[in-house]
Amino acid sequence: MFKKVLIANRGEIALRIIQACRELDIRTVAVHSTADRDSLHVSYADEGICIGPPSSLESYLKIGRVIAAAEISGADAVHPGYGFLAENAHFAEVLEECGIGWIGPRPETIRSMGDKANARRVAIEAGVPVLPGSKDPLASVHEVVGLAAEIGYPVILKASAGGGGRGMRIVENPDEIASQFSTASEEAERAFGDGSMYLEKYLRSPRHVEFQIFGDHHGNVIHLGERECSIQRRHQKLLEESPSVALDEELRNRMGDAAVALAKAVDYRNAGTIEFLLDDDGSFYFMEMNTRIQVEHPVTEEVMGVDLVKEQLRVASGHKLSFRSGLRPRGHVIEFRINAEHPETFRPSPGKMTTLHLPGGPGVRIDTHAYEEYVIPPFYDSMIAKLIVRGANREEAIARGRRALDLFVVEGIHTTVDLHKKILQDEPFQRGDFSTRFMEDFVKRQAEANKRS
Ligand code: MV4
Repeated sequence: MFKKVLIANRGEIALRIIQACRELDIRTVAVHSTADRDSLHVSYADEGICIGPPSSLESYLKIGRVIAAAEISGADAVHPGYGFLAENAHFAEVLEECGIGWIGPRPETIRSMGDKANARRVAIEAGVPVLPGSKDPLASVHEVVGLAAEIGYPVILKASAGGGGRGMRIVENPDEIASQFSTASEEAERAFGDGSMYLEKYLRSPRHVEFQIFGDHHGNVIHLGERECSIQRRHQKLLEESPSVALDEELRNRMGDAAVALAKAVDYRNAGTIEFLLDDDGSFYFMEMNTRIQVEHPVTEEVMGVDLVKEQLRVASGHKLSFRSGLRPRGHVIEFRINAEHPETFRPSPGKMTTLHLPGGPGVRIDTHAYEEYVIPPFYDSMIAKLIVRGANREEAIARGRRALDLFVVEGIHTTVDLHKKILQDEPFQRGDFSTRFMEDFVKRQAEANKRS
């Protein structure tokens, strides 16, 4: 097992990783920007090293500085968390060259799945269903027009280097396809330095259901069930739950088998996620693979009774997977992302939390780096806490969520606490009757309700 791990991240995930290291008797090194000097991840870790000014580009994203910190501290491995350098294949390669361990999949895997058009090809080769679309990068406007006509409208153009909703264009009719392709490709070239695009049939109101998978260095790959992630705003998830009300055991097995087949096809070694779109007729289609631990990993931890971060540390140091395959969800879990943002504009709301009271009691978990008097810096993402509730069934999880949100008191900044309370009151949500369009529909229902009252 590793003796000392450097955490190349900040916020709640840095704390989460330090806690896992503590339980495994691994020493920890925190890196931080000057804006994060007073952050909990720095005081929790055994050592702290300042790696630059507030801007992520000059600190958490500076490969040279993170590696220097690992060398100076004598860390034998780096855990990247999510975001920042977590899916940077070059970073993983440089660490390898320096003889420092990497708590993540092989660099080739990161690169291969980071190219979303290539990931689609790998899925096809592995026999995993994908939506009708292009197999090779789109070469010419002429080709795009022809292929879209074959597939039928609406279609969606996606940047190979994009992902997570970046660089996408929905095209409704043939009049728009040529110009949309050109502008989308130019935008992708500017944003990612890679203008290559692919095309898919567009589903108007699917569910976003993702599978947690895990692979070790001995050829074992398993899945740990799904997370229902349809409730998002501008491609930012707001609330995740497991199990999905849309899956029965038979569909869970088929989707899980597909996820494992894809992970095996790339000899996957680490925690990972296979994202699917699920249509209302029960058809599912591979969308993207995420080669990292995700924000919403606690949903799986709580519903399956496992510790995914400790497993990442064990597996990266060469141990065999300790999970058995065929784990089944126990009860129901919902995660609420508490963001520091304005309820109407959804703009970030940084500043000092003058009051913070956190709920507890049965079935409640909170992952946060926040504390009373903490000043949320304006430089990073706005998530300040995750509230995870568990119940014997979905009704009990919803009731616990409502009770815990009522006792989640934040003053000094705006948060998403009240938005979550309203979502829990929403009838379609309570019925489990929703798709990726949920938030648009919900906002309309709320506006109607406000007009009437
Ligand atoms: C799609 C889709 C429908 N059809 N692709 C969004 C994030 C990225 N992973 C891909 N995404 C989608 N791809 C096809 N062929 C629907 C989504 C999607 C979505 C789209 C618009 C608004 C919100 C969304 C939420 C989840 C998924």
